[in-house]
Amino acid sequence: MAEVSQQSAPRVKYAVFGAGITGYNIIVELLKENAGFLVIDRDEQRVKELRDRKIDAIKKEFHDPGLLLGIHEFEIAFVLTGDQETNLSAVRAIKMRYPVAHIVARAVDPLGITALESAGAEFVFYPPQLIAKNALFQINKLHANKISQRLYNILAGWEGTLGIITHKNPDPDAISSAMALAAIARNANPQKLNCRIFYEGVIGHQENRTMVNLLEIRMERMTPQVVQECNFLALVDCAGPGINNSLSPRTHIDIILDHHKDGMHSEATAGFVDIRPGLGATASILTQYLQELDIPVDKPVATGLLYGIRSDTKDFKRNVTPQDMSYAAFLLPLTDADLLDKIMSPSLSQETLDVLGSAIRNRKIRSGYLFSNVGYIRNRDTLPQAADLLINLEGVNTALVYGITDEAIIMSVRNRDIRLHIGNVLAEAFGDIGEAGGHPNMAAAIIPLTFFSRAENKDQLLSLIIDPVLRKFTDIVGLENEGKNEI
Ligand SMILES: [Mn+2]
Repeated sequence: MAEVSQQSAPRVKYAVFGAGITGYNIIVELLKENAGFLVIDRDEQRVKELRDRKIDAIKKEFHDPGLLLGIHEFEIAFVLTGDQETNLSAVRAIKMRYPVAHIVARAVDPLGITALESAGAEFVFYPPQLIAKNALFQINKLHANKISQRLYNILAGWEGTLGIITHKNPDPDAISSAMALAAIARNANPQKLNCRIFYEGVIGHQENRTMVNLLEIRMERMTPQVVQECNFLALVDCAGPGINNSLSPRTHIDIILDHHKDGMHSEATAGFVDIRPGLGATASILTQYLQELDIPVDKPVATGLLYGIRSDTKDFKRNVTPQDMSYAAFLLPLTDADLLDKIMSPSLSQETLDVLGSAIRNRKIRSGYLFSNVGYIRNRDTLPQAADLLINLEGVNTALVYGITDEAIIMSVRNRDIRLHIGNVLAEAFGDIGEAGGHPNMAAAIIPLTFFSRAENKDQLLSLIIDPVLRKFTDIVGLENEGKNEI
């Protein structure tokens, strides 16, 4: 028997000081975790009851200087009696004997919180406060679930076209929120509801354009006419018609999702309004909907939303809340890290800079059409960047930048003339001799050199063959041929 007592209690991870009502609930949780723990209480009867249930428990007086004698070092201590002074002296005794152990202590009144913290407890909780916080958390969660469901049901009942309107000069938060709302609508109503995303102003920064291009987001320029074509309208990242958008304030809006501080003062009414000025991004609201509705989030949407949260909170440094962080954490494993990297740091290589330089230098403009020959290029990705840049030039509605690689003539076109579907124009002009097509506002063409002699000097070859090639384009768009040699 002497041998057994020398072995004393086995090493445990947790020690629970005080097995009253709070301690008992901790014990129930620890049992679920299957972790080793020891209970210390001054009530002999309670210790006996615990032991009867095969729980390691010993009787000790908490004010006794020998409180920790015979108790192995533990990693975490819970100090939970209903008496402030008892808890305080236990915390001090534990810190003295086992300074590395972490202590969770119960404050019996609000004043006790600081006293226990100063004594060395790492985490002090005051039960009434904990209950209040938890109740609020739970009710917010329940509310989020109910409103997500309500939005879903509204979308599921619609028939026709939903126009999703981002604010003026949309940023990643607005763009990704629009994408996510479209994804929810698609999930709720794949058959009868069609979504279109609109913007006005310009998609400004290189990062934003890169985002739209890389995530293949279809965005259309907003005009009174396209708004008319929609049966339903949603506003994302702005609080009402006429607020950071050029809609008439009387426009009927069906959905408003926003997080701006002044959004709360918006008088706008809509069938569904969710404005949360406390949150760092509208993308956070949309992430919560996706989460609550258990809708699978595809990579482009997840990548867009994460970028939206990051850029609206200046990389978690501005107006950020724990919710924003937790939504970002939820999105992270669903995103495409490489893509996010590319969006956030669109690199400007030496070659890109050279191509941009040539594109600017060699530009020719005729009736709103810009043509620019950048000559021989190694990396065809530089052309869209040049076209992106040149479409911003005053008086230019369509920018066509072209160059030549070892295998093909490459063209990249940007268009903001809404009467022109540039993807269709390119397909019509070059579809028979290469790959060509795209969207109303951006398109590309690749014409293999197999159609032409394989000359050594590619720059020379390009100037020899480009005129007849471009004529196919100018004929379709109705540009006069008089200035053909200027191209
Ligand atoms: Mn925003």
